[in-house]
Amino acid sequence: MPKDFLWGGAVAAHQVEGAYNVDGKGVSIADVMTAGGNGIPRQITDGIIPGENYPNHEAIDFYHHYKEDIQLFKEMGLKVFRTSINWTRIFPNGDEEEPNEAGLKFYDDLFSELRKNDIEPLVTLSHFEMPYHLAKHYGGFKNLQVIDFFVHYAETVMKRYQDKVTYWLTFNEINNQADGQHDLHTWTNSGFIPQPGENKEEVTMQASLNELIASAKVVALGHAINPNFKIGCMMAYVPIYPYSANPDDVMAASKLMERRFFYNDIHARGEIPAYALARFERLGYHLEYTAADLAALKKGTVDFISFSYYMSDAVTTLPEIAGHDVSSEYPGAKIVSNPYVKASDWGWQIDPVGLRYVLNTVYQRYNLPLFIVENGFGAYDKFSADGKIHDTYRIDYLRSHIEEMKKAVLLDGVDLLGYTPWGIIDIVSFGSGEMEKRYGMIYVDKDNQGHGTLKRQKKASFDWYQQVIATNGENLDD
Ligand code: P53
Repeated sequence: MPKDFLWGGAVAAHQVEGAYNVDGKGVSIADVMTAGGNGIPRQITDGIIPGENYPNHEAIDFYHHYKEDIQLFKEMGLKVFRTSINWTRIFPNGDEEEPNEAGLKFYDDLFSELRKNDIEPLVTLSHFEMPYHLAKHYGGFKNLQVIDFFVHYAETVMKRYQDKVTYWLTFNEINNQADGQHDLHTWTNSGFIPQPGENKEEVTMQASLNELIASAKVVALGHAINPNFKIGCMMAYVPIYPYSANPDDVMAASKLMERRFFYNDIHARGEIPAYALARFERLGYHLEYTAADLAALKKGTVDFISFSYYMSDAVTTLPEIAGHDVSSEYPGAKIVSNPYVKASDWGWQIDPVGLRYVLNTVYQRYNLPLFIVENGFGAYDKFSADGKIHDTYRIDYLRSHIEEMKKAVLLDGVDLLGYTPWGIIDIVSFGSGEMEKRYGMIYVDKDNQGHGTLKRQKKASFDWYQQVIATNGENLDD
């Protein structure tokens, strides 16, 4: 791999930090999400209700363990560590003028500790986080005022950490909300739950546009604060393949991919794409934005594109194949399982070639540097008799994806900045709220009920990844 390739690891504030009410932190939208389970949805409660299990309140208490964790990251050889700033540590309610100094100091110390250990921070401004107050009393990003609150927050932290942080991402997986499946996604992306009587797609698109405008403003502002900043967007890339060579399947896949590309098109090109304008008009959506907003989009295009990659999907129009209906995008279209790939215990379809496919497709579409900021395998881990976790399934997953990533860079000429596997240390799962859907190369002693000593322990994948980094991706054997 290229000499300066950024091998690293990734987490998000709310999934690791805990300390949810410490040092002046406000309640975040993640703090009112209960524990779900494999196939059991998490609930979003009206404020914090005593007696409920909120796994993010303590998480793995990274807030108080980060120094010891960074020593492990250093031992592993990480060159970059992706985390996020928890907005509610800086602005507890979101609409304050003055930031909370104790919250600012925490990230000052965290970023200094990373730098001291030669680890570059890669910082997401909003990873499924916003003050609960902004969701509850303003309607989240449906409300134009929230754009200004976000810009004020971003300006505060970008100024404060301008000498410590170079790589920034605006909104994590901003395109998740477009899948229309889960209220969890509009909640965590944009801070609202669609109400009966509302057109779900229309309100989601309005909130999305507001977020995209906020993101563009922050990109322009960041470049003014420090011209050396590299500011990227962050997409979830779950490619949708045509199930068959039937032309309708191919066209359906292309139309469904627009849900993913819509956000990236605006982030990278600074314009609302023609297919979206045509759809809004056809469906009679009245989306509010001004000429000044359009100018802001144009001015705030990103420096690079980051994305998560876990799995792929397939779509068909063939009546004989059962699937889940998405025909509003294309007549008769259904998302179906792909017979050519296996799935994880959570039904995520494992497809390493899909990563090369995404790298090629996205690079060709935008011609901007890319960064894989999430990739990993959520699994149940068990201790062997020797007291260690031999997570060969995780190593296999990562190895096969790194092999395809290498092909994209070395054979296909894709400009890739780095690779940060997800949940480098065990964390609270976002989708299910479980601790036991583990991604880490470092085990954390904690279970789904919240019990455990929080003790850290290396898994077999730790030693393996250490060797991968030390050989710059040359030796992938275990
Ligand atoms: P969990 C869907 C598809 C791809 C990535 O997810 C996704 C989702 C949302 O469920 O989310 C990202 O923990 C997200 C992380 C999250 C990670 O994937 O549900 O950015 O916060 O933890 C893995 O297994």
